[in-house]
Amino acid sequence: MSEGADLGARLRAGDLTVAPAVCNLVENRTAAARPAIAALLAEVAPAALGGEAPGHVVGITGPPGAGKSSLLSWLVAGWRARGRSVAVLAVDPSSKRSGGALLGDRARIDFDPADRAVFIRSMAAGERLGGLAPATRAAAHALAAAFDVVVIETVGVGQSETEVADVADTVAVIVQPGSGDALQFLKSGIMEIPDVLVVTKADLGVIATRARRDLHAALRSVGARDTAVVAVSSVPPPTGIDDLLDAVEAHRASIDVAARRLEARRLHALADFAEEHGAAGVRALGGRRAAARWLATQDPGLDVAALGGALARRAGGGG
Ligand SMILES: Nc1nc2c(ncn2[C@@H]2O[C@H](COP(=O)(O)OP(=O)(O)O)[C@@H](O)[C@H]2O)c(=O)[nH]1
Ligand SMILES: [Mg+2]
Repeated sequence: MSEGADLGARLRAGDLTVAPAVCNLVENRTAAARPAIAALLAEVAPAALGGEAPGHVVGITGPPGAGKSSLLSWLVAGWRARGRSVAVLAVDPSSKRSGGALLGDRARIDFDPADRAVFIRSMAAGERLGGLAPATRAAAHALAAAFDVVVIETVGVGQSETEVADVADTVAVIVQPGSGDALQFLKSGIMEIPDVLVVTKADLGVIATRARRDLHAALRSVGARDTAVVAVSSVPPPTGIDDLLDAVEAHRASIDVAARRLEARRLHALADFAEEHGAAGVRALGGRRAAARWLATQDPGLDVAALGGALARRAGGGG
């Protein structure tokens, strides 16, 4: 069995210890690694799993300094207390790839290093702010076969290019009290309506209360009164953590996971294609939107690699 297929089979069997090897493989950008990555993804595709990967893929996105990493320390502890295994892929926008090494801050998320059911990894960012590298998409898809929860932490300030929404089942947007950004982006329609809005630093008191009230008003004004707004504090003793975990779970229970995952696989294939074939390749497909529309007509059973092959044939004029 090839390395990729072996890793995929072990994830399918629930082996969490392969998580570092899985991330190393998907971050290997040499041409030689491509078949192994495709084999990995095929092993964790719905056809091999007999359904969608059971893990809940959660996007946590917000501006730098909003309190994402501090909050994640408590969320990880909360999920563990509920018996869930957790993988966190922390996308570091300041990270630069250099000969395979990641330079930049390590994710400052506190966790018990002896706990085998927690895996935390920094990953390089994609090209644009809020962008995801194909490696992060692949890692999230693969790890969701074994971990109960897969978090992708990204830096974004609310613009529509926050690509984590393509991959995650549930997106929580983190808002720092006193910063009007999210409010403006919401009202102006620049920001897609998040699944859950989180106001951090609730310990700051009135400013956090006001932020929460303003967000509720903004959500009402855009007709999204059902979106949960949760206030949390990460200063010990933390507050709001269980409410946030409940809101995230309630969101997932309310959506059609299979439909969202199908869309995620198609966008994943398109992102891989764009990385491999560049702007000229995307033009050969008639542009991103046209390519996405065409992908929507393809067999829902195709995995990411098969969709990528179909895109390459189409771009090459082969159908
Ligand atoms: N008062 C207060 N400060 C916080 C809270 N959460 C984070 N911080 C502080 O805000 C800063 C940024 O936090 P961090 O978690 O690194 O934010 P990230 O950049 O979004 O990951 C740090 O100085 C934290 O100590 C909170 O709940 N209350
Ligand atoms: Mg952080």
